[in-house]
Amino acid sequence: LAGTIADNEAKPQEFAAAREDVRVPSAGVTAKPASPLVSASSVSESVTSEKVGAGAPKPGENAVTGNLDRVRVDSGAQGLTTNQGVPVADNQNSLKIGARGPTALEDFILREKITHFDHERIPERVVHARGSAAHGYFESYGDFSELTRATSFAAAGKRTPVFVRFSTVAGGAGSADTVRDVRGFAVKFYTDEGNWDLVGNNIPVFFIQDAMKFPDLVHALKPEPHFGMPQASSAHDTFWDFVSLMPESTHMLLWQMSDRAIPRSYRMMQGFGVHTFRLVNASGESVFCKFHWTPLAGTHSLAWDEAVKIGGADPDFHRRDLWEAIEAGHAPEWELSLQVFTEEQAGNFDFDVLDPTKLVPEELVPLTPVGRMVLDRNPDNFFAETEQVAFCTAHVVPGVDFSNDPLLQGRIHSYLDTQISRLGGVNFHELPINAPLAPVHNNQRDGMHRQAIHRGRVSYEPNSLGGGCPFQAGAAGFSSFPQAEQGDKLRIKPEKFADHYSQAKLFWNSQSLPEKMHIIKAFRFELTRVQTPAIRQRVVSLLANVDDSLAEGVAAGLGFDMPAPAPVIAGAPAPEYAPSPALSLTSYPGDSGITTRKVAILVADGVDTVVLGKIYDVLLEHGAVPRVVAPRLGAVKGKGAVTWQADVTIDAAPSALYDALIVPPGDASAISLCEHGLAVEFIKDQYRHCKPIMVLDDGSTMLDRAELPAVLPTGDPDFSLINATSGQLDEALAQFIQALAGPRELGRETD
Ligand code: HDE
Repeated sequence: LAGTIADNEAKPQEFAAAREDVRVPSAGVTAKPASPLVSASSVSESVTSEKVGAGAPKPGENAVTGNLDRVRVDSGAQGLTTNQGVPVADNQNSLKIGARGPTALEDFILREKITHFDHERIPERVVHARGSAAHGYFESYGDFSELTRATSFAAAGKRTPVFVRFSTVAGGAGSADTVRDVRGFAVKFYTDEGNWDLVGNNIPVFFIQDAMKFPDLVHALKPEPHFGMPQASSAHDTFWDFVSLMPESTHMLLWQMSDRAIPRSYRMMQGFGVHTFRLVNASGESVFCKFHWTPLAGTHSLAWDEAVKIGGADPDFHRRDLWEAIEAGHAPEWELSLQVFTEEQAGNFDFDVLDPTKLVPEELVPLTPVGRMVLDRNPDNFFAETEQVAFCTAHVVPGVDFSNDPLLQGRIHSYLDTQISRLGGVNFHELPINAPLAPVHNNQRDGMHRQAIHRGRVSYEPNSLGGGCPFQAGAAGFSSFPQAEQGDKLRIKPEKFADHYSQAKLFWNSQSLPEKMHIIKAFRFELTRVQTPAIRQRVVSLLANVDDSLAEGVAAGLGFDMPAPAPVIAGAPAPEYAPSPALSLTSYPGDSGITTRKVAILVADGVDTVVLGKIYDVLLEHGAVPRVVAPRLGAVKGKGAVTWQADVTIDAAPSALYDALIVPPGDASAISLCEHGLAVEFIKDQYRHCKPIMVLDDGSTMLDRAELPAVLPTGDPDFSLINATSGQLDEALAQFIQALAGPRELGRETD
């Protein structure tokens, strides 16, 4: 009986044909141009991609593609097999003794399948568990061999393949993308001379000065151990308890409470190597160096309320954003710049360049652009690539070396160590995503999951039986910069490490007024979640050493008077810095216009489909992603017999998921939207989150219904709120596009 009931008898072609049927538009629906981005919501739309499902990968996009080709599996038109390659006749029924009898122990097919499934998960990263990644390349602007012998910088136009993983720090692998957190920015360069991992963050400083403190920091940050809460959030007692007792974290806390910690997109944030590194040229000369990534799309952030709402509406917001932009051909790009300085120069700075809680102001050492990085290919498989990629700060190449930063020194150990437990052994470098393009030859042997089949009898050095091979590279190989070191063995830190506040002041003084207000609000939010009053007070006493208005603003929101400033170490240096514009997010508007920006066009039956069509076309022409949002899916009736297909419903893709809103003309459409509670919330949220809104003709009744003011609270005009007639469509759209390309209208904020 079991043999006669086949659960899946249709042929693959029949399934494909059935799916095609679903895509045939219903009669009377006007054709509409294909959207450049394929999905606005996780709920109702599907992603189509050449690489999803059957179909060959795009050929030869970069060198890594070729390298990974040998392990790519494409099961299109293939039969099902076991892991031993044995064809499987029936994948639906286990082997039973009679139709209603027990399952036979000999069912090796069932056992293999279930056993493999039982072991599918590997330990998630202890920090940075949640991440998204992409392939691409780094292209050097020129020959920088005077600075470094790293081959990636050897010639103008030279391309080095890269794999980049962005991440949050605190949350688990399944946590929401838009939480307030530092973002990881880890770049693996597959260089000619081996892999170089630049494992950075989107914030240029760190919480602590010494690796010794890292496990404590992370234990304090992670969910509290007794009840496993909160997920992916620093807004709880143990985190603030720890940092309130760790004055060196003050500078970083200001960054973390700033809008940097709620980026609009991974594509719209800076990256930093954080530590001071060394560059070494072919003559053995060395300079210090800091690494900066600057996004071409500019730096843009979310509003806090928006970030919270996105967390519920689409927890994969950043992952989806990166994926869709790349699939649509809008490859994100960053410029890599170096801050280069000598050891002598560093000695004259008021701060210690080995202290990772300090940055090097650009006024002191300007940036030198050296190349660009383009991410133009999504991974084929999340687990095989994004999850199994192993970044290690110890992965440096000839031309790049470490400084004595005590945090960096600890990291050199930690990453290698963590991969061994995460990826199950010492051969993780053989996983395809981790394997260098440069050939690997050494006498390391065996270990779990060894892939290479080493031939010959020699696995030691020196040897004569193998002709002395593999031989040492000598001067051509990596040799550590021979820095002279001397000193007593002590648990101690340099004197300049004692200044915890000067650069926190520098950061604060470099922020715009709205940025300052956001920082105060973030501190208030986090500390309101803290239950222990003494911890709140201690944090504010640290802030009192930074700026009175900051500390008073936070204290007022928490309902207590200003506490005395925290004690400052006697004799600690306290340099004064002029504000540095580079530290404000307002300094990086970007030049991508409105490319990839998502625009909701809110409609209901009765919408003017002619105007809607024009708006849609203009947005597409500018590279934006228009989405027609309606109370229900299916055909929206326009005037006359014309209809337009809704992309998504208001409840499936709420306002926070869009960068801007347009309400087109249409008497009946406006009336029914005004009667729809979610539609009114939609426009209110667009306004509250300071995003551009354009209403045309009757669409303007939405403004009245939502009680939105026509001007800013100051009485100044609100150029991001465009209320026009359809006769003024061209001018209105031009103003809308300008507003969308620019910063948000933060003048609307009333808090
Ligand atoms: Fe990490 N960090 N970290 N970190 N870190 C890890 O390595 C660690 C630090 C950063 O996408 C872990 O593979 C120590 C600074 C990124 O796979 C672990 C210290 C910066 C990523 C680890 C630091 C970072 C990690 C966890 C202090 C910015 C994600 C899983 C001494 C410059 C990489 C893993 C990816 C991941 C240890 C501090 C950035 C445990 C001990 C400072 C972007 O090895």
